[in-house]
Amino acid sequence: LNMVASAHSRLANLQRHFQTSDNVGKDGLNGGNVKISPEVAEALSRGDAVVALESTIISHGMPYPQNLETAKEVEAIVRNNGAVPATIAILDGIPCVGLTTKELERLANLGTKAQKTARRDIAYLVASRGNGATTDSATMFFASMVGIPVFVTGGIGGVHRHGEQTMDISSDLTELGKTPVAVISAGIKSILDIPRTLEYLETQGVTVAAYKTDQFPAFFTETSGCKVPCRVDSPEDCARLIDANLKLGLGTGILIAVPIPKEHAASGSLIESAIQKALQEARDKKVTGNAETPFLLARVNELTGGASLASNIALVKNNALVGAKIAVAHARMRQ
Ligand code: PSU
Ligand code: MN
Repeated sequence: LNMVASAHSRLANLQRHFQTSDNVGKDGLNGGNVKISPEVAEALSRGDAVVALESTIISHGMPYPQNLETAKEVEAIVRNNGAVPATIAILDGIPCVGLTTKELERLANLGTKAQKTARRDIAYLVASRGNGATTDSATMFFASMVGIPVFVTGGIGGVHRHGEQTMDISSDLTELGKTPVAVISAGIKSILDIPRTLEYLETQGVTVAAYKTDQFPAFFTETSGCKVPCRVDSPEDCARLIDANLKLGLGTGILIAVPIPKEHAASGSLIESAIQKALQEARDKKVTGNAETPFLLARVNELTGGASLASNIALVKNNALVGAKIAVAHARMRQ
């Protein structure tokens, strides 16, 4: 137990190191070469609520200008609910935690010219001074590094359909297996193999909880037909889960799945037929690797005449609302 306690306090010290602006040099970099915005640094040093946000959803997940509008609205929702938003991206090779409006605009304009950056891509983006939009795995990595335990996204990656043959399993899942951050998402899209994704998360030791339901949601729809091992009914329930996870030093992540609000749920059959068509096209065009998810997202949106994008925007905003409340409840618990 002592070893766990000392490991925990070493982690806390490391996180404090990234939280203070004392060690930020003239170049705006700190010891870990991560630039933390003054607002986020101040919130972290005070122990105030902060919500990490990813940026691949801006570059690859939505078209311009909806990507920029949504990113701004999501930040505003986080603020209006008492937390500080920290959108994470790599700009000119510098990992940034907390973006200015100008930086958000720059990323939204770059769109897919920004490199989709998962964990494996981080070192290359920094070394080549590139512009990287972080996926859930890379965003979790930086959030944990600077001591942000709550991260809001739309949907996470998973085991792709036929993943048992292609081995296309998102690094979001292995990241959840080794990084103690709570990810608030609307579950997993049915472009993926949901039952196998849940199996894989179990293998990785990830705590999977659903918000106000026993069913794991399927992003556009409220349920996937799969049951979750753990149910949470309030931001306080989530905060207690996060607190227990951190105090025990489990080192693994938590997936908190929030179903899309009923009034925004897309027609399951409309989405399903679009997904089937998009999957077939991806196979015909031999779209594989990290291009597959953006391809499927864009095609499903086209095939549904924008219905899927509207649902996507609505659920991301709802996740931001719930995530901010969780971050506030968790910050209160620590004071
Ligand atoms: N699912 C969505 N929207 C997204 C993504 C997934 O509904 O924007 C992005 C996230 O950044 C996620 C990444 O981390 O795609 C997963 O990509 P891959 O399947 O290549 O691991
Ligand atoms: Mn993949």
